[in-house]
Amino acid sequence: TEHSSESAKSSMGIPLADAIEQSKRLAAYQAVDNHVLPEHKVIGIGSGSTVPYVVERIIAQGKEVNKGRVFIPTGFQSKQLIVDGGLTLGDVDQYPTIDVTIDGADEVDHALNCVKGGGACHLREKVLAEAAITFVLVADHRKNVQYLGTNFAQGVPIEVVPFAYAKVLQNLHHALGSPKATLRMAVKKAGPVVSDNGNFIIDAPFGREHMNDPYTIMARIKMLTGVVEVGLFCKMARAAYFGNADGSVTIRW
Ligand code: ABF
Repeated sequence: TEHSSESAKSSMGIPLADAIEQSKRLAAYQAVDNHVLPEHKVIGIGSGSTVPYVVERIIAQGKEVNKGRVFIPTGFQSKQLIVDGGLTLGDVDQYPTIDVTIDGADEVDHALNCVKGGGACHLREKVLAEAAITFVLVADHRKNVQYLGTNFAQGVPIEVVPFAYAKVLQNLHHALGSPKATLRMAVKKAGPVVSDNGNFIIDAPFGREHMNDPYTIMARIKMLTGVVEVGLFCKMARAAYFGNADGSVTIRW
Protein backbone atom coordinates (compact mmCIF):
# COMPACT_ATOMS: atom_id res chain seq x y z
CA THR A 1 0.00 0.00 0.00
CA GLU A 2 0.97 3.66 -0.10
CA HIS A 3 2.21 3.58 3.46
CA SER A 4 4.05 0.28 3.21
CA SER A 5 7.70 1.28 3.06
CA GLU A 6 9.97 4.18 2.33
CA SER A 7 11.42 2.50 -0.72
CA ALA A 8 7.98 2.07 -2.35
CA LYS A 9 7.61 3.70 -5.77
CA SER A 10 4.64 5.35 -7.47
CA SER A 11 3.30 4.22 -10.85
CA MET A 12 5.65 6.86 -12.33
CA GLY A 13 8.66 5.27 -10.61
CA ILE A 14 9.06 8.22 -8.24
CA PRO A 15 9.76 7.37 -4.56
CA LEU A 16 6.37 7.47 -2.90
CA ALA A 17 7.11 10.23 -0.41
CA ASP A 18 8.17 12.46 -3.31
CA ALA A 19 5.20 11.30 -5.39
CA ILE A 20 2.78 12.39 -2.68
CA GLU A 21 4.49 15.79 -2.49
CA GLN A 22 4.37 16.00 -6.26
CA SER A 23 0.63 15.24 -6.30
CA LYS A 24 -0.04 17.89 -3.64
CA ARG A 25 1.92 20.42 -5.70
CA LEU A 26 0.02 19.56 -8.90
CA ALA A 27 -3.36 19.95 -7.20
CA ALA A 28 -2.37 23.23 -5.58
CA TYR A 29 -0.96 24.70 -8.79
CA GLN A 30 -4.05 23.87 -10.84
CA ALA A 31 -6.40 25.21 -8.21
CA VAL A 32 -4.50 28.51 -8.10
CA ASP A 33 -4.38 28.73 -11.91
CA ASN A 34 -8.13 28.20 -12.17
CA HIS A 35 -9.41 30.15 -9.16
CA VAL A 36 -6.98 32.87 -8.08
CA LEU A 37 -7.59 35.44 -10.78
CA PRO A 38 -5.99 38.89 -11.21
CA GLU A 39 -9.21 40.62 -10.11
CA HIS A 40 -9.19 38.72 -6.78
CA LYS A 41 -7.97 41.06 -4.06
CA VAL A 42 -8.81 39.22 -0.81
CA ILE A 43 -7.52 35.66 -0.61
CA GLY A 44 -7.89 33.10 2.18
CA ILE A 45 -4.91 30.82 2.81
CA GLY A 46 -5.63 27.50 4.56
CA SER A 47 -3.47 25.16 6.62
CA GLY A 48 -1.65 21.86 6.17
CA SER A 49 1.13 20.49 4.02
CA THR A 50 -0.55 21.16 0.64
CA VAL A 51 -1.06 24.87 1.20
CA PRO A 52 2.64 25.89 0.89
CA TYR A 53 2.34 24.95 -2.79
CA VAL A 54 -0.71 27.20 -3.07
CA VAL A 55 1.31 30.12 -1.72
CA GLU A 56 4.26 29.21 -3.95
CA ARG A 57 2.02 29.40 -7.03
CA ILE A 58 0.40 32.65 -5.94
CA ILE A 59 3.84 34.23 -5.43
CA ALA A 60 4.73 33.09 -8.96
CA GLN A 61 1.84 35.22 -10.29
CA GLY A 62 4.18 38.14 -9.65
CA LYS A 63 4.76 41.10 -7.36
CA GLU A 64 2.64 43.40 -9.50
CA VAL A 65 -0.62 41.50 -8.99
CA ASN A 66 0.16 40.51 -5.40
CA LYS A 67 0.91 43.99 -4.13
CA GLY A 68 -2.76 44.87 -4.60
CA ARG A 69 -3.93 41.86 -2.58
CA VAL A 70 -4.47 41.00 1.05
CA PHE A 71 -4.12 37.46 2.39
CA ILE A 72 -6.13 36.05 5.30
CA PRO A 73 -4.62 33.11 7.24
CA THR A 74 -6.45 30.22 8.93
CA GLY A 75 -3.81 29.87 11.64
CA PHE A 76 -0.25 30.32 12.75
CA GLN A 77 1.26 28.24 9.94
CA SER A 78 -0.51 30.09 7.13
CA LYS A 79 0.27 33.42 8.75
CA GLN A 80 3.97 32.50 8.59
CA LEU A 81 3.62 31.44 4.95
CA ILE A 82 2.04 34.79 4.06
CA VAL A 83 4.63 36.83 5.95
CA ASP A 84 7.61 34.79 4.71
CA GLY A 85 6.28 35.10 1.14
CA GLY A 86 6.36 38.91 1.41
CA LEU A 87 2.56 39.07 1.01
CA THR A 88 0.22 41.46 2.84
CA LEU A 89 -1.47 40.00 5.89
CA GLY A 90 -5.07 40.77 6.83
CA ASP A 91 -7.69 39.26 9.11
CA VAL A 92 -11.21 38.09 8.56
CA ASP A 93 -12.64 40.68 10.95
CA GLN A 94 -11.36 43.37 8.55
CA TYR A 95 -12.41 41.42 5.45
CA PRO A 96 -15.55 39.39 6.13
CA THR A 97 -15.94 38.76 2.41
CA ILE A 98 -13.10 36.86 0.78
CA ASP A 99 -12.85 36.40 -2.99
CA VAL A 100 -11.39 32.91 -2.81
CA THR A 101 -10.11 30.63 -0.06
CA ILE A 102 -7.96 27.60 -0.87
CA ASP A 103 -7.44 24.99 1.83
CA GLY A 104 -6.46 21.36 2.37
CA ALA A 105 -8.63 18.60 3.84
CA ASP A 106 -8.23 15.33 5.68
CA GLU A 107 -10.80 13.64 3.46
CA VAL A 108 -13.36 14.67 0.82
CA ASP A 109 -16.45 12.61 -0.07
CA HIS A 110 -18.35 12.18 -3.36
CA ALA A 111 -20.53 15.25 -2.60
CA LEU A 112 -17.56 17.50 -1.65
CA ASN A 113 -18.33 17.24 2.06
CA CYS A 114 -15.05 17.06 3.93
CA VAL A 115 -13.36 16.34 7.22
CA LYS A 116 -10.94 19.02 8.35
CA GLY A 117 -9.16 19.77 11.59
CA GLY A 118 -6.41 17.14 11.65
CA GLY A 119 -4.24 20.20 12.25
CA ALA A 120 -6.62 21.64 14.89
CA CYS A 121 -7.34 24.77 12.80
CA HIS A 122 -10.87 23.99 11.65
CA LEU A 123 -12.63 26.83 13.48
CA ARG A 124 -10.76 29.52 11.60
CA GLU A 125 -10.80 27.37 8.49
CA LYS A 126 -14.59 27.20 8.60
CA VAL A 127 -14.93 30.95 9.12
CA LEU A 128 -12.69 31.56 6.09
CA ALA A 129 -14.54 28.95 4.04
CA GLU A 130 -17.86 30.58 4.89
CA ALA A 131 -16.54 34.08 4.21
CA ALA A 132 -15.29 33.03 0.78
CA ILE A 133 -17.28 33.61 -2.38
CA THR A 134 -15.39 30.59 -3.72
CA PHE A 135 -13.96 27.88 -1.45
CA VAL A 136 -11.62 25.36 -3.08
CA LEU A 137 -10.02 22.20 -1.65
CA VAL A 138 -6.61 20.85 -2.60
CA ALA A 139 -5.25 17.43 -1.65
CA ASP A 140 -3.44 14.35 -2.82
CA HIS A 141 -5.38 11.37 -4.15
CA ARG A 142 -5.48 9.57 -0.75
CA LYS A 143 -8.07 12.10 0.40
CA ASN A 144 -10.46 11.45 -2.49
CA VAL A 145 -13.05 9.00 -1.07
CA GLN A 146 -16.64 7.96 -1.56
CA TYR A 147 -17.53 8.25 2.16
CA LEU A 148 -15.83 10.18 4.96
CA GLY A 149 -14.00 7.94 7.43
CA THR A 150 -12.68 5.60 4.72
CA ASN A 151 -8.97 6.41 5.12
CA PHE A 152 -9.01 9.05 7.82
CA ALA A 153 -9.87 6.81 10.75
CA GLN A 154 -9.01 9.12 13.65
CA GLY A 155 -12.46 10.66 13.40
CA VAL A 156 -14.17 14.02 13.20
CA PRO A 157 -12.17 16.78 14.95
CA ILE A 158 -14.32 18.73 17.41
CA GLU A 159 -13.05 21.90 19.08
CA VAL A 160 -14.38 22.25 22.63
CA VAL A 161 -14.11 24.73 25.46
CA PRO A 162 -11.66 23.07 27.91
CA PHE A 163 -13.93 22.89 30.95
CA ALA A 164 -16.71 21.21 28.94
CA TYR A 165 -14.60 18.48 27.31
CA ALA A 166 -15.56 15.62 29.65
CA LYS A 167 -19.27 16.33 29.25
CA VAL A 168 -18.97 16.55 25.48
CA LEU A 169 -17.03 13.24 25.44
CA GLN A 170 -19.74 11.60 27.54
CA ASN A 171 -22.42 12.80 25.12
CA LEU A 172 -20.45 11.59 22.12
CA HIS A 173 -19.92 8.17 23.73
CA HIS A 174 -23.45 7.59 24.97
CA ALA A 175 -25.82 9.72 22.91
CA LEU A 176 -24.25 10.40 19.52
CA GLY A 177 -22.77 7.02 18.61
CA SER A 178 -19.03 7.61 18.86
CA PRO A 179 -17.89 5.28 21.69
CA LYS A 180 -14.24 5.71 20.70
CA ALA A 181 -14.17 9.52 20.82
CA THR A 182 -11.02 10.73 22.63
CA LEU A 183 -9.37 13.93 23.73
CA ARG A 184 -6.45 14.69 21.39
CA MET A 185 -3.15 14.59 23.27
CA ALA A 186 0.10 16.29 22.35
CA VAL A 187 3.13 14.22 21.36
CA LYS A 188 4.42 12.02 24.20
CA LYS A 189 1.15 12.68 26.04
CA ALA A 190 2.48 16.01 27.26
CA GLY A 191 -1.13 17.14 27.81
CA PRO A 192 -4.07 17.99 25.60
CA VAL A 193 -3.51 19.65 22.24
CA VAL A 194 -4.53 23.30 22.56
CA SER A 195 -5.90 25.10 19.49
CA ASP A 196 -4.92 28.61 18.35
CA ASN A 197 -8.06 29.71 20.22
CA GLY A 198 -7.07 28.11 23.53
CA ASN A 199 -9.50 25.21 23.21
CA PHE A 200 -9.18 21.39 23.30
CA ILE A 201 -9.79 19.00 20.38
CA ILE A 202 -11.79 15.77 20.54
CA ASP A 203 -11.48 13.21 17.72
CA ALA A 204 -14.74 11.32 17.25
CA PRO A 205 -14.89 8.39 14.81
CA PHE A 206 -18.35 7.66 13.36
CA GLY A 207 -19.56 4.67 11.37
CA ARG A 208 -20.90 4.71 7.84
CA GLU A 209 -24.49 5.13 9.10
CA HIS A 210 -23.53 8.65 10.17
CA MET A 211 -21.00 9.44 7.46
CA ASN A 212 -23.63 8.75 4.79
CA ASP A 213 -25.25 11.95 6.02
CA PRO A 214 -22.50 14.16 7.43
CA TYR A 215 -24.69 17.24 7.72
CA THR A 216 -27.04 15.61 10.24
CA ILE A 217 -24.27 14.37 12.54
CA MET A 218 -22.44 17.69 12.20
CA ALA A 219 -25.57 19.56 13.34
CA ARG A 220 -26.13 17.18 16.28
CA ILE A 221 -22.53 17.56 17.49
CA LYS A 222 -22.70 21.32 17.12
CA MET A 223 -25.76 21.40 19.41
CA LEU A 224 -23.74 19.99 22.33
CA THR A 225 -23.01 22.72 24.85
CA GLY A 226 -19.30 23.50 24.94
CA VAL A 227 -18.67 22.59 21.31
CA VAL A 228 -17.09 25.50 19.46
CA GLU A 229 -16.83 23.99 15.96
CA VAL A 230 -17.03 20.66 14.18
CA GLY A 231 -14.52 19.62 11.51
CA LEU A 232 -17.20 18.57 9.04
CA PHE A 233 -17.58 21.04 6.16
CA CYS A 234 -20.78 20.14 4.35
CA LYS A 235 -21.35 21.33 0.81
CA MET A 236 -19.12 24.37 1.29
CA ALA A 237 -16.55 23.67 -1.42
CA ARG A 238 -17.09 24.81 -4.99
CA ALA A 239 -14.41 22.40 -6.26
CA ALA A 240 -11.82 19.89 -5.06
CA TYR A 241 -8.47 19.24 -6.77
CA PHE A 242 -6.71 15.92 -6.15
CA GLY A 243 -3.21 15.29 -7.44
CA ASN A 244 -2.82 11.71 -8.67
CA ALA A 245 0.22 9.45 -8.56
CA ASP A 246 0.41 9.38 -12.38
CA GLY A 247 0.85 13.16 -12.57
CA SER A 248 -2.75 13.95 -13.50
CA VAL A 249 -5.18 16.02 -11.43
CA THR A 250 -8.76 14.98 -10.71
CA ILE A 251 -11.06 17.96 -10.41
CA ARG A 252 -14.48 17.49 -8.80
CA TRP A 253 -17.15 20.15 -8.47
C1 ABF B 1 -5.85 21.55 7.06
O1 ABF B 1 -4.71 20.76 7.07
C2 ABF B 1 -6.79 20.80 7.84
O2 ABF B 1 -8.10 21.08 7.95
C3 ABF B 1 -6.48 19.39 7.57
O3 ABF B 1 -6.55 18.83 8.82
C4 ABF B 1 -5.07 19.41 7.09
C5 ABF B 1 -4.77 18.79 5.79
O4 ABF B 1 -3.42 18.89 5.63
P1 ABF B 1 -2.55 18.16 4.57
O5 ABF B 1 -2.72 18.93 3.31
O6 ABF B 1 -1.20 18.24 5.17
O7 ABF B 1 -3.03 16.75 4.53
O8 ABF B 1 -6.26 21.84 5.79
